[in-house]
Amino acid sequence: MSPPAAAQVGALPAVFPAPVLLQLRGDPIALDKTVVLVTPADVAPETIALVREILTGAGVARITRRTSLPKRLDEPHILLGTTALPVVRAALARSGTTVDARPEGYTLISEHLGQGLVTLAGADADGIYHAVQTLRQLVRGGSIASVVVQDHPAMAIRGTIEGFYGAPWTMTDRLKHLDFLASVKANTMVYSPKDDPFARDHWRDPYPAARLADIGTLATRARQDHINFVYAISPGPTVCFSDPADQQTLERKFQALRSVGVHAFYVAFDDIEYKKWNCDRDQAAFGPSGAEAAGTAQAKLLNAVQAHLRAVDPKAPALIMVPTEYYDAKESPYKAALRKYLDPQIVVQWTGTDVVPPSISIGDARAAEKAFGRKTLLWDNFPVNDYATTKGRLLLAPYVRREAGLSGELAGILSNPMNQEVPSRVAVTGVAAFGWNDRDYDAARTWRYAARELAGGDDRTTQALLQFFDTQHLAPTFGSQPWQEQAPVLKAVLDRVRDALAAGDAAAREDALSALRIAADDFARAPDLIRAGVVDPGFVAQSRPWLDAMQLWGRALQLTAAGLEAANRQAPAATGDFAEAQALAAQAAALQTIKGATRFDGPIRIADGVLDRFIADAPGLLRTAAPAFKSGS
Ligand code: LTM
Repeated sequence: MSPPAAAQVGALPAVFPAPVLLQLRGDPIALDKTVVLVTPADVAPETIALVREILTGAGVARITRRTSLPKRLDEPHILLGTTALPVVRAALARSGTTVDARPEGYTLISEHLGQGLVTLAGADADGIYHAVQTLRQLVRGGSIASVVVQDHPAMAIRGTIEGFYGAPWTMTDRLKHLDFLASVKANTMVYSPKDDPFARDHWRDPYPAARLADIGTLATRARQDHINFVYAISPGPTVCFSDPADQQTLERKFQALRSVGVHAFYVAFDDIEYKKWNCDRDQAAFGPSGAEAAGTAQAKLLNAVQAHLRAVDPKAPALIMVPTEYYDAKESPYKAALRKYLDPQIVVQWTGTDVVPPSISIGDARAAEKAFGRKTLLWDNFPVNDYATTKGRLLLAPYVRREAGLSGELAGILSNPMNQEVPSRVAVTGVAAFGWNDRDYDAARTWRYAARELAGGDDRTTQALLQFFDTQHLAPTFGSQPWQEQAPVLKAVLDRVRDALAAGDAAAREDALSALRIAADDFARAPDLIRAGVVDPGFVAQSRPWLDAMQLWGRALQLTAAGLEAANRQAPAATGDFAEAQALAAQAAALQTIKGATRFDGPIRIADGVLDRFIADAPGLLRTAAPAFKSGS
């Protein structure tokens, strides 16, 4: 088979998350009008459906099915199966690849045999599905890159926990999020919105039938997406630990969820008053209230729940819990009690060295393992935006400052996302990629990939999105010091202008001002490009006030650039330009978040501390270089 004319020989395809091994084998393999799918054993229907969707999108008109591989491959063939199948093992042996038997692992080989053979060999059904997600990225312009990919996840649990305060995600958000998680090879989504009354404040009440059915719909989609859907309940505010009736209520609640297809469960004890009992009975059962007694009581209840789960559903994944002291790894009486009494099979979450830690190191994870008596599952409070210092912000910076090698110390990572589902994908793509392969994780590349996915592969939209992300780069902590700085790219551009105007000669000033004009035009154009080019309309809807504000700030920056150019020429127009810019900046700064969309409403922030300062300072920036111009004259 000859390579297509436009074949990019020698270009290694971009695959995210980064595979453990990716080798180019030759020219791309052209897809004919007909492709044959070979499935010697059962393959999940959703996996087949995804392959069909990929092939149809690549222009394949006819897809036929067979159960064995023919001797001659007159058409391109795609073989799917587990590594247990002899025909799959033969393909691996032919390409000199060893079988990767790790859970969720897969090998993908696309070779020039006859008209082309692509083998998707999974260690299990999840592995085959992940292989298909990789195939999606290898198919470009009617051909498949000829490669060998050998891959498996570094962390066993990867995904998100809808664990924030404020408006919960809609059902549509959740369904789309499940599909998105599958596309980045994540495997877990925990349902734990703080504002679902049936999961927290009124946890004893059964779900109304329609709401239960909705959760069932999520569980079904999750299964199709090879995602473990976990239902979390938060009985902490009112539970009586020693009351068998409360334990039975929990079991009944889980049974109702099991009836609609949920098989994984979680009990949350975060953000509760744990040093006081909710009932006198607990005083009699566990002694005086306090942190240590709370640890003992929580452990006993959870052990009973876990034992019941295993009894009714032996294949159920282990129960997950988040403790009340989740925000550090310091030794304490509460943690000692949990460590002593909690069933070692129960998975414990932990948020790092703080609720929103500036970084997470291998040492931190080891300390947590020691404190909780097991490898912890990181609850990463990024990009969640439900706390006071996030007011007016989307958190769109890349996922950084998590140490490579954490996979050796953690059970996994779940990101707590924003109330805005689609914008959350920017950071969550990084979390999933880090969880899959932390040692080869490239934060900046993954960030650009997330933008490109939202842009449907379009270059200009990708660039516009990256500019927008830069205006939402600041990642706050609970204190006053953010852990990611605001607008680093824009700041570098504006700092160069400041320096050239302060100390440059005439040529340097002109260069800097023309660069500023171009940057301001790009910035002002970005919101329209995003509105027109982003493929998921949810992104534009959920980012609406930020895009509106960016547009106003962009016009203000354009006028500032015009004002500086006029000032540099000592032209009187400068004064009017600066005044108009500042009026627009004031208008932009007054725009508010969508009421009720996030926990704290407030003014929209765009590159705050960078852009507003530059616009405010602009009239004074040329004073030393061009003494004839006076601001306000
Ligand atoms: O972090 C945990 C375990 N619990 C809560 C979350 O529900 C909340 O979203 C984050 C961020 O505000 N902080 C918490 O304490």
